[in-house]
Amino acid sequence: MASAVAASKVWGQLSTHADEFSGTTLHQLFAADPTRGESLCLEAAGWSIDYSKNLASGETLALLLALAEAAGLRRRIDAMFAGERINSTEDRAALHVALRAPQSADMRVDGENVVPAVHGVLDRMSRFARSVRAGEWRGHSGRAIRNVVNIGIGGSDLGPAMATQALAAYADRNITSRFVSNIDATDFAEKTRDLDPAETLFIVCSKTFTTLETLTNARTARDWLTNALGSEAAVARHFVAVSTHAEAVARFGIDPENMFGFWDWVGGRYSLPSAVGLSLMLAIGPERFRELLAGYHAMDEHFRTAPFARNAPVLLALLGVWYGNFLGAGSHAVLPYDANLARLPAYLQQLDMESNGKSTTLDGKPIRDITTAPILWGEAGSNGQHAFFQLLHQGTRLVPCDFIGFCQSLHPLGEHHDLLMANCFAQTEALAFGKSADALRAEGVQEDLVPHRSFSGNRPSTTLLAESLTPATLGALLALYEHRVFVQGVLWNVNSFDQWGVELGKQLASLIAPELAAEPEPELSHDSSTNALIRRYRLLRRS
Ligand code: G6Q
Repeated sequence: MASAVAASKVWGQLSTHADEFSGTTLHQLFAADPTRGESLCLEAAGWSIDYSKNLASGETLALLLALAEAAGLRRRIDAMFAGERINSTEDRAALHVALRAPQSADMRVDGENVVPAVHGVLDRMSRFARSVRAGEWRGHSGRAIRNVVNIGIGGSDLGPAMATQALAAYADRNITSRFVSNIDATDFAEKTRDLDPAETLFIVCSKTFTTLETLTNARTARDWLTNALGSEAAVARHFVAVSTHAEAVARFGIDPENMFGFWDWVGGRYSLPSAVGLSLMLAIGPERFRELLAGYHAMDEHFRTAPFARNAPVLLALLGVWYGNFLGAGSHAVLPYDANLARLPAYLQQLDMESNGKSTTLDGKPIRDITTAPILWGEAGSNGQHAFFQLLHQGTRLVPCDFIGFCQSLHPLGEHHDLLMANCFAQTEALAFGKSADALRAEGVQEDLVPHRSFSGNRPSTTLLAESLTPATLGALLALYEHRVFVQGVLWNVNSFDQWGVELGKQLASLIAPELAAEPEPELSHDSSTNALIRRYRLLRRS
């Protein structure tokens, strides 16, 4: 059994309801309630969230809300905000909400209010960002910094990389921002090939400061810099660190004075609003960064205080559970209609799939009878329309979609924005209501083409709309997804804050690495496939 909630009466009722619901169409739901488009829409932290085009009736929503109650969601939300050690397998709190709390707040871990320390680091980051942006912080040879390269991976890369692109319109365009993450040397080489070392600042961003990819890239960066500037002393003006591990930072050769800290209660994929966002702050400036935090906080407050029936993260999480556990959906698409949100799906992929891609309950039992996190994927609109949307409209799979858009463009050029948003709205309409064979015949479509050209409709989507893409609306959007993930983790009874599933591959890589180059060939004791791959690589590799 997966969890108490999966064994609950309401879970059974939802299963029965899913069978009864199976013939219901969005056409019928909208016809039965002419105000559905307005009533199933809510406002939260600058976002208007239309969930009316979901395959859910009043009864569905009532049962899902009862499921949230049965899972003890309120108590779990309170436990998160109270700094309890809800990350039980790592014996830690998951108090990322404290990173965006106002200075006056009091949020405790082990009895200590962490908000003053959070603001202390934010103030240090702000002073540093101001001095770099003003050209006061100089490189080793006296030149101002014009390039900022964040070296990190996973949670120490995806957030700042995604947000720096998302908020490019707010950035100081005299600063070039780059993100090096992959251990493939191509990443470092391509991202630095046009940069002048004398004007380049590296942020080595690693919570643990032990991550193979990041430390390898950081050493390569140090060599690149010191070779060009001719002095080891240059490191002091060109390297800063973001970490929780001061000794490891010092061992690497970065003065802990130039380190920006955070805490073990901040998970990597929840760390953008911590010092991990330093590269973003350097790009957009401290004031804009604080607007981002205010947006996060507004959504945190909505999540903490709104009744579940009007609570955006709760409702979206429940709908996701409905699709995944009762209607058989295996994936979830996120489709931002903003070119600068191109990295949002990748960011959310980590957030969702690393948090809830689990098959063990909090109390260590295997989950065999229900599914947990879906495969999250997506692409910026309208590009996706000319690629995979075919499957969304006429494929055999149920893929719930989130459409994300803005009423105002940051680049108002001619008709572009109206056309972009017309496409966004049209997609949700086409998915929901389709086009019948009769309508095609009435248009005179040739009979043999009618089956090919008809659209079943009944394909669910949620539309998230904000006035414009600002630091605040971005922060609120990210917090919305964070809390959606948390709620689903509660319903599936998994720990959304650990990631043991990434460990085994790392351990095996550390065993294989010396076997690739050792001479003579060491005895290989893997399976026959892995042994053969290693031998083939050894044969063809260039030393
Ligand atoms: C995120 C994960 C993971 C982590 C990276 C980088 O939640 O824990 O993606 O962020 O492995 O770790 P470091 O920041 O310790 O280098």
